[in-house]
Amino acid sequence: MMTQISAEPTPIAIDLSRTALIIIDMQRDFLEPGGFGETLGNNVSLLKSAVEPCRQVLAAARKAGILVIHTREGHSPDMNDAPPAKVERGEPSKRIGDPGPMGRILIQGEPGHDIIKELYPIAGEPVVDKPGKGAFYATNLGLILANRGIENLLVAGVTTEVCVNTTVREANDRGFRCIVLSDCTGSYFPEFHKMGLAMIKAQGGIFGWVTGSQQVLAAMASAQKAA
Ligand code: C5J
Repeated sequence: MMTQISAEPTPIAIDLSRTALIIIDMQRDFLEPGGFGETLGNNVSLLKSAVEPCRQVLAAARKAGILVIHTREGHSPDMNDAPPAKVERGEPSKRIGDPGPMGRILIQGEPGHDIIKELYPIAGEPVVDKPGKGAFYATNLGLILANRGIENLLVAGVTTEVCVNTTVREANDRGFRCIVLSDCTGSYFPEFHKMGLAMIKAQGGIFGWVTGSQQVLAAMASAQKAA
């Protein structure tokens, strides 16, 4: 059954049984003080607005039986997967792998690397650990999606212009329809958030579609009613 979602630049009809919700990097390291985001000089409170809309869409997706995938950016404790060119950036005493208030910065298994409690994965939801900004690079995300017959991605998470945009571009090139939920994404730079979304939906939706949590919640509710 096809479900219509009101979106820009055009409405889009998708089969929710072939759709996954992907929540990108909603980790303490990006959203809470003392983590990677803050060590790079950012005001992490700017990402907070995405949490509640994301929580609502996550709850609705779980209720509707839609596949939910979480991603986490980070590196193994030995940092063999961390390119020196990435580690070298930021303040010298607070780089990836250095100790911080939430453990070693952006390192798997440390408190800061974990997903925030409001959006914590439940059993059965794949959690994709990624060393880069794009969720397809050096991960098994493509395989997970292929095995589940997924064609469409509802995309949420942070940050809009970095890991969300990179993942959407990777997914678009791989043939997925990407629908980005504007209020479920966020950036340390409001102007980049705005432009990051504008770039996705420009030129007839060159990378995908942009909508809001309310439109997606309404679409999921109408699909359930019709079922
Ligand atoms: C960044 C991300 N901003 N998850 N990572 O470095 O967007």
